[in-house]
Amino acid sequence: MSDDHPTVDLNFERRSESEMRRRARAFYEEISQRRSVREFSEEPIPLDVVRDCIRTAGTAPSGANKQPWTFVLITDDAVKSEIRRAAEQKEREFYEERATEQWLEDLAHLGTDWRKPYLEEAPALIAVMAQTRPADEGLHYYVKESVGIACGFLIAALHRAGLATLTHTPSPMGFLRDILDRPENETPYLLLPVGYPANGCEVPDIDKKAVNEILVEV
Ligand code: IYR
Repeated sequence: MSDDHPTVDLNFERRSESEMRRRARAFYEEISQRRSVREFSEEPIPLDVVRDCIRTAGTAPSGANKQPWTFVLITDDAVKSEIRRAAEQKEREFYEERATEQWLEDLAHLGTDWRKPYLEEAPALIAVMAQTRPADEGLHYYVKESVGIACGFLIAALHRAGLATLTHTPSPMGFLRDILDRPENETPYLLLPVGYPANGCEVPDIDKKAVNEILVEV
């Protein structure tokens, strides 16, 4: 117990090196199977599982532990349709007007376009909202970093639980705050369709960089 701020004992499991190696490799192997999915089955999913994954996201570190996030779990068909309509309108403007040639070229191998049927087909959408400041008074810090880390936890947790996701960022996505009736201190950060992949779902044939391309040791 420190004199100037309350503390508790750390709960930390010290593992043998062989156990650490096994766990690190097993987690890599599991997480490296995650793929962004754009073809979802309409089959319902256990929502208690999704809620538990949101609980996992809520354990992420954040600036001054302010936890500047709200997760909106959307399963209502009418709301999903409204979101699809609004997203497709923005995305159509993006693909047909705003996107640069270079950007479209960089996206070509993913086969995406303005059509977003998965926003209705996926049984659930999670709209992740970043709280740019608290609802009452005070400040939030490192909001984008904090919410980004929480989203990483969320995507990993959903994958581990056996659910597929897509990190979808319709741009601009201010429409989500209006449709979901969220307060103005919340800015939409990410829209995550969640569900089972459709039968016969295919994904782009892409690779991740090798570790020697992403790791510099000093
Ligand atoms: N938001 C658009 C375009 C898009 C942009 C990037 I960067 C991607 O990695 C994928 C898509 C869309 O969702 O289609």
